Amino acid sequence: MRRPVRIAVTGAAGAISYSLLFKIAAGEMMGKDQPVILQLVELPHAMDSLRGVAMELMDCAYPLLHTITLHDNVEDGFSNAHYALLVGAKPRGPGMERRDLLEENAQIFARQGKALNDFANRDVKVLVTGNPANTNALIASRNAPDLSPSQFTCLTRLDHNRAKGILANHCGATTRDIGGIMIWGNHSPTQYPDLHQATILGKPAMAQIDTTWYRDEFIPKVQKRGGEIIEARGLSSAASAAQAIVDQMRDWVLGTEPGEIISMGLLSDGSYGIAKGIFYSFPVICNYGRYQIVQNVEINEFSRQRLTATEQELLDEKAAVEEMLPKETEASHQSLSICLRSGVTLYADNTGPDADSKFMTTNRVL
Ligand code: NAX
Repeated sequence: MRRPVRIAVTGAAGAISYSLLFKIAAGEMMGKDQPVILQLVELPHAMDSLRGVAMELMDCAYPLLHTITLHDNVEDGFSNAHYALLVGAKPRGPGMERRDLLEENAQIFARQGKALNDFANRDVKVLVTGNPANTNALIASRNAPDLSPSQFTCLTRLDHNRAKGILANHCGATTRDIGGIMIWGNHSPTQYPDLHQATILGKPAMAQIDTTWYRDEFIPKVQKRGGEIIEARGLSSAASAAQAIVDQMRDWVLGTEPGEIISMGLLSDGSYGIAKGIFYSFPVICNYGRYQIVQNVEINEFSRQRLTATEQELLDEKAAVEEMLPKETEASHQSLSICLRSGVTLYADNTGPDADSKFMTTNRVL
């Protein structure tokens, strides 16, 4: 049996975690041969509820669940964590402006970034789900000077999965028949679900669907799916969000299938002309525990307008939390680079071969 890995989860007594933790313990995220230690973090007032969740996890007698620890602070909860799933966040209350939401969450994610920097494993992989996810990921990453920004991502896999499911349902296909879905930008209603590269049974999707349906129904449906679910269920999406977290982290760690493209929120390296220094959803492939932005996707005028609109929203969000972004990490977030050694072993920033080594270098985000 392998050594267990440590997975920290914040918001562990919340709705998403009530699905997520059981999937992780069952081996759906890290693989069926990987034991896990769950380090569950909640706010002090939710610790009783968290104890109940821990009892249920125990009662499932999962063979892969090595240990559960409960924490009312992130500094303890992130200790030596190999993976950190930042699910907990302050929800938008009645009468609260988006700006207030950004500011309140900025405090939370700045502290979490510092705690990851000071207490987590040096190779920790971080996935931010709590909203506003992209900007929260930026704040956490900017507050972790000793970690590489490439260790932080935010969740846009739910949007990706939604687009796939809705397209399959519309065409009478199954999701296995569909490839090439791309979500660009922010996890918000400005996100752009792009079907121009998508295929259904290996043939271009755009040739098999009505353009009017794509523009007037499909795009807004994916963008506003979260609200539609709240209206129907009276509660926000939880099980589907948990599945998306499992999918995104599993693909990042274990790799995407050959030929498969997924969507992931990550620090922009300037690809597709998107401003550097914001967390933006790009099409990626994953291998060797790293991700790489798919290059040379054709962007038509229709797509470009949407890529720019969602980019602008993220730049505005960044401006609203500027005082929570330490100056010392500005440069590292403007020039993300990575060395690629003989195409086999990949190193993150500062751990690769010297500049004059015979190995190829690339400035791609990985
Ligand atoms: P819940 O309100 O059910 O649970 C959140 C939990 O987080 C609560 O138990 C709360 O006590 C805890 N919490 C809050 N602040 C914390 C902190 N600083 N440290 C530790 N725990 C903290 O929300 P849930 O439905 O589970 O959703 C969680 C977050 O995911 C929300 O911010 C939500 O907006 C966001 N979502 C993001 C999605 C995405 O695709 N990026 C989709 C699903 C979801 O809407």
